[in-house]
Amino acid sequence: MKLTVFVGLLIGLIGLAQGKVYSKCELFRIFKQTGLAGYHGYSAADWICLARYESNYNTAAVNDNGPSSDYGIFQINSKWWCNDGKTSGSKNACRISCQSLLNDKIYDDIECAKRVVRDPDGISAWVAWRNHCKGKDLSQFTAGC
Ligand SMILES: [Ca+2]
Repeated sequence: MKLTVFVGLLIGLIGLAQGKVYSKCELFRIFKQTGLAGYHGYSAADWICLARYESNYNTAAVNDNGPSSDYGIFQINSKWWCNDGKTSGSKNACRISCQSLLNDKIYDDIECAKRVVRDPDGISAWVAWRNHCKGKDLSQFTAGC
């Protein structure tokens, strides 16, 4: 029993260690590299602002909303986009495990975000973008990068 708890803690710690809190300029560089900057008409600043208010740039962020959960730096939802093995009726449109949205490698997250933004709602699919970034001066998010 004690060993089980210890191993559980260890796995938990390893899980945490795989997450990463990105800086704005790191994201700026990666969003440029991957073509997310400008994708479907949304600038690097839009995406950085979105990540700021969805996850505070933390890839390990998880929010349980009851019937489904949001995962990772873009808080991608298990009802529509990823599979967490516990959300009933999940569409898993990104064909991805929600767990892979929590590690420090965000290229798969970016591919999934591109898929999300191709839907009719565009970037408005993210409530935090609508509430905190839409129509705002976003220059602070790329300043100095
Ligand atoms: Ca990932």
